[in-house]
Amino acid sequence: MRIVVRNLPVVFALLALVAPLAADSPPDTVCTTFQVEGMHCGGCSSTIIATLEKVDGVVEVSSDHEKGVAEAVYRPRKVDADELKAEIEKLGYTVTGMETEAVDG
Ligand SMILES: [Cu+2]
Repeated sequence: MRIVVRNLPVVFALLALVAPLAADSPPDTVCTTFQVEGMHCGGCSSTIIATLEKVDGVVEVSSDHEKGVAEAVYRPRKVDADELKAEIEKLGYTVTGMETEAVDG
């Protein structure tokens, strides 16, 4: 008499149970790139940088008037991209696009 027991399906069932526990939590820090219309010189970039840097939750800002972009690194638990967009538009510029990605670390 021979009895063959295959345990492999049990191992896969356990893996399927554990996998969801490692699911993504929201990122601590994100970076949003804003497409900004209306910047004409370095002074425009500096104004946008100075304004966004004052916002609570913002970590770092850079801007390039030639490319027409501003980049803000910030904590999404404190501030969101729409609020930063509003700050840029209060200065008289127009935000025509936004793209947000998670920042590691
Ligand atoms: Cu300017």
